[in-house]
Amino acid sequence: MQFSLFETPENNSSSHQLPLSEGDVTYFPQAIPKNDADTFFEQLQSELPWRQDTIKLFGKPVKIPRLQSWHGDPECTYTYSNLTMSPNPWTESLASIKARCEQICEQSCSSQYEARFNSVLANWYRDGQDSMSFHSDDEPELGINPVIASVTLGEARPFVFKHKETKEKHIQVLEHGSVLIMAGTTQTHYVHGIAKTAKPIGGRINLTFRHLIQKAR
Ligand SMILES: O=C(O)CCC(=O)C(=O)O
Repeated sequence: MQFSLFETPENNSSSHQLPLSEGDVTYFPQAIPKNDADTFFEQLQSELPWRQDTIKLFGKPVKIPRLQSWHGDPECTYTYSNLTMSPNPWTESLASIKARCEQICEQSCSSQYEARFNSVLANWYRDGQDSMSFHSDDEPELGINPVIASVTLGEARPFVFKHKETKEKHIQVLEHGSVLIMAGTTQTHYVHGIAKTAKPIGGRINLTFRHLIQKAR
């Protein structure tokens, strides 16, 4: 299927920088046209090999409250919370969305930032009971001051940033078709997460595109 991503006019007029004193985060609400976002949402839901992983929390195995799928270039093995994931291959939809994120970064981000991604973590929040606890994307293989592009498809959910020292919070609702770019010292100074909600809501797919640095052999 051909997507219209690269034919549609840019509509970044409502993009804005989040007011984080020690972070660099920009929100692009209409980064993916609605029709494409609808199609990607359906396709990714059915085509990715979703799984519910178990991590160790205080020594006990706990199922993470969402499904996920790790994709990337063949060398992109990723470890977080003692969970090591080998990459599934890129699908056509993931590769198209990756290209869109790289295009946004090239056009809108500071030239000091690396705008190429070689991997993506897909998260499938089935309903309001699925969540992601506060964390930073600061694993060593992401390098210092990583650029991470976070795509939302489906139900909008509030994304919370919390400063590690002052505990100051900032909430950005991430909407269908949006891209949030986190860069600079954001991961050093802030944790982020998605809280559970008792509201009856639909599913949401989140894609966080990353650039993993390969260790020298
Ligand atoms: O679902 C989201 O927006 C958050 C995803 C996230 O924080 C992550 O994958 O590290």
